Amino acid sequence: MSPASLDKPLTLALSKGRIFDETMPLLSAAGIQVSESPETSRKLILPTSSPDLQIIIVRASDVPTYVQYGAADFGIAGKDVLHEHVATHPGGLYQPVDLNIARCRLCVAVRQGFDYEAAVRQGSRLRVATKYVRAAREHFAGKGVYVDLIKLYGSMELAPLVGLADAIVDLVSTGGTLKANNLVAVEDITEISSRLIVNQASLKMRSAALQPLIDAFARASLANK
Ligand code: PRT
Ligand code: MG
Repeated sequence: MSPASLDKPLTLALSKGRIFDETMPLLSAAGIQVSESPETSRKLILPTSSPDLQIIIVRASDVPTYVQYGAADFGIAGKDVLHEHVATHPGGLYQPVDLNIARCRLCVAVRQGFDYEAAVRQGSRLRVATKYVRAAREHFAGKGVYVDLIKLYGSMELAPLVGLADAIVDLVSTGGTLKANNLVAVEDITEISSRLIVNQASLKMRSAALQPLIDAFARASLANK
């Protein structure tokens, strides 16, 4: 788990979309601009206005992996992703700051008209489709509800509509996607936001460069509270 080489710029791992977009104001607050957008550029390594910092663009669920192995010194990942990742890959990651960006809720949702409460009361064994298998298992175990979990990688909203599952565990922000698919949220599991994650070896060996950025992100993120 070595940090990225000392003579290279610091490497920040981000996913494109909401995390990239909501990180830009935090970088600005640290005096750093990024001139290219991952939506239009095909580059996976983006330079910044600071010669000491570059950004790599990876899948949201891969951010902890790049940081843990030291291929990136630090990164930003949702608590949803982190909770699943650390279960199978413990250690090596320091999580100093909740940045309060990319906020949403992790929910249980069902088809409109499906009587979830009754199914739970009757002790029916529910089929639940989700990308968040650990969070779902913990949630239903805590309620004493038996579930068969079906792992999906996306478009969870489809599963109850085509009979793959009775319920889904998925992220909800505006609620628009549930509504458009005739689904309703029946339980909130937890609030989600994104955290700064740092490679532990980088934090030790590159702290002179890293710590000021961590501090600037922490200060700027207070505005998101
Ligand atoms: O999209 P991809 O498969 O590449 O990966 P990803 O979905 O993990 O990445 P991305 O960029 O979509 O999400 C990155 C992080 O943003 C997640 O890990 C969450 O921590 C956070 N986040 C915040 C969200 C949402 N809000 C969100 N609404 N991630 C996903 N969604 C999806 C949700 O899964 C559902 O399909 O948006 C849809 C619901 O949105 P509403 O607004 O219609 O309710
Ligand atoms: Mg997505």
